[in-house]
Amino acid sequence: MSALALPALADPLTLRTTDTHPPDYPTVQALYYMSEHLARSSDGRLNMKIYPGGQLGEEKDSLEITIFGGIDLNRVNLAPLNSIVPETIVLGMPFIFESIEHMRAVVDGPIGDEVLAAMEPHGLIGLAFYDSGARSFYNVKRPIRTPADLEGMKIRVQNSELFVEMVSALGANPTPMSFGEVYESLVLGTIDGSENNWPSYESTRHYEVAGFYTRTEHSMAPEVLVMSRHRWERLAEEDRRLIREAARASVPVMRRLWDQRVARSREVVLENGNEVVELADKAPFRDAVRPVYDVFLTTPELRDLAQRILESGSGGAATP
Ligand code: BDP
Repeated sequence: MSALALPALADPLTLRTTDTHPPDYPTVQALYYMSEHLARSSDGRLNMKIYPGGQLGEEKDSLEITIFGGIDLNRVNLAPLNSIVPETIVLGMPFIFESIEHMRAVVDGPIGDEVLAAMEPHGLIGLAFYDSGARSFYNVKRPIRTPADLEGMKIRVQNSELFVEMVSALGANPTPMSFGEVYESLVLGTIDGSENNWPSYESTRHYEVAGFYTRTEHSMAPEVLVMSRHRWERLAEEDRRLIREAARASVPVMRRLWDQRVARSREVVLENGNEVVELADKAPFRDAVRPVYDVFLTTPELRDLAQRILESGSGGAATP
């Protein structure tokens, strides 16, 4: 080989990427940022084709397609991963994080890395966590001030046993359902309410139908960006590095956009005249959901993971 011979260029590649949210939502904006970053760092060789608005299916289905290799990159909430990767359950546990800052610190640290790595045996490469704020209950019927107010209400939850149990423990009737079906179900009265963060409550226009929002902030299950292991295994080491780097670079961008969006969504909801209940004391909710820790943390590994998260809070609390 002559000294001037250049290594062969790898073929260009376009990664099919999906997200359930509309293009202006912070998670999708972060994907656009990642896409530009990746195109730049690979000299235009690695590209992402982003399908927002759930065009490639609801999260539960699109995750399966991702595992089989039909979708390359998928931004989902952790909840639909609960039945696939047990470690993801821990981050969705009720009241496990004491604040958004606590959640960010945990996912940025070794625990976050462990949960991302736990996805690999299940066909997914965990690339990054995105923010999802805190989830709170909203409904069409009445202001929720105590768990008793939830009694008998039909509450839509994500496709996750953890969320089913959480809502049952609060005395309501959980109805697992895809995100895209919630608006119509609220309008038709098939469900009385649901739970989500400010930006999702607003962007989906659920707030226009379900006027009562109570800041229970019962779960801070983050979002996650996963890649199909099927595709990953066919990539050169250097391309993997570039993808990981671009995903990591999109996180601070996402967080900036997230904080702005939370403030804006909240304003929209308040301007609409919705009744927002701020809870002076969340203890009755926290106490009611405590039993789900024992239902789901059934192995020493999962218990240890939860314990480490609880201890990493400012109070070093041993119980949620
Ligand atoms: C939103 C998440 C989205 C979920 C949705 C849901 O960003 O990934 O699909 O909640 O409740 O906050 O299904």
